[in-house]
Amino acid sequence: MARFVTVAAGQLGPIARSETRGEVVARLMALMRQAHANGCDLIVYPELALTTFFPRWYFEDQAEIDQFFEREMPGPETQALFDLARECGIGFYLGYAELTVEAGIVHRYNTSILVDRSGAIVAKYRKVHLPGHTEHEPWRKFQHLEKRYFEPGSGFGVTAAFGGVMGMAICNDRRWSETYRVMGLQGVEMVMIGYNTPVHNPPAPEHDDLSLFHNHLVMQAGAYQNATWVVAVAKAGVEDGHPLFGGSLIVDPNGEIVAEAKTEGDEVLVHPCDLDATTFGKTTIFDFARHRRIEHYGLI
Ligand code: CDT
Repeated sequence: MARFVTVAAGQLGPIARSETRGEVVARLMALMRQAHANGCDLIVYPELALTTFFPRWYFEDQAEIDQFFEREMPGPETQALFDLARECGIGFYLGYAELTVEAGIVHRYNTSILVDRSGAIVAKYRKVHLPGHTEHEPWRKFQHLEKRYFEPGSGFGVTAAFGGVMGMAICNDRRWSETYRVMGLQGVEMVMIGYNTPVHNPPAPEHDDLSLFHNHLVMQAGAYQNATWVVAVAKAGVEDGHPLFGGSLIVDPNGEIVAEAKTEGDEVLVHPCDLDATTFGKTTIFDFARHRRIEHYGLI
């Protein structure tokens, strides 16, 4: 019997700094209802999907930074999303800023979770490749302080869920071939990726026009070279005066784009993904056990 996961890419338009968690959760729930009405098993939301993309600002006051973080998941404002998921029997991937205390030490991560149709968290991923810089760089029109506000996560696992092998990554991770290959080696069949990508990169303004090309390039290559579906979802549009590009997409295991966002606002893309479409690549040209030559990969 074919294994289909009908997936929704739940793209978000901008979230203003003044928007409350409650208002954002209401938008996420509207996208989830739309996905459910279209027969989806799963909806993928962006990175840091509960607030504005706060690493664009330099804050000195830790209490101000911590307002963007969640101390519990689900928490009082996000519980409604979990309840709706259970009611609809639909799973979700959600990105958020996580604050956790372990052995008396506070940790802050850029995190995503995978929630199953019963509303239970079945996997958590903490972003590995944190882009940007650590110190305030006033010459920039805006900052990218992920390296200051988060610590790196711990690796790329996969999870048996939705009848397949599911993997998660977050934003900048999508540019690194290692992200897909580490999950590919564990048989991943669907990689979910949320992102927030500024249209402008202050150190390389000449790359602005290549942004969407790079977005396609890395995810189409990652999908094809690892024979996996890739579902990538933006927070897009002009957020507090700062443009983020859209271009959410679903890529099949041949590397072809099967759905792509048309707007920079709240938008749902839907595609029925046949997980068995990954088998051909995994058993032929990208049969890793037969064809990889790890004796020549020592440097990595
Ligand atoms: N959120 C995130 O990881 N954004 C980065 C911007 C890179 S420019 C510092 C990205 O790779 O899309």
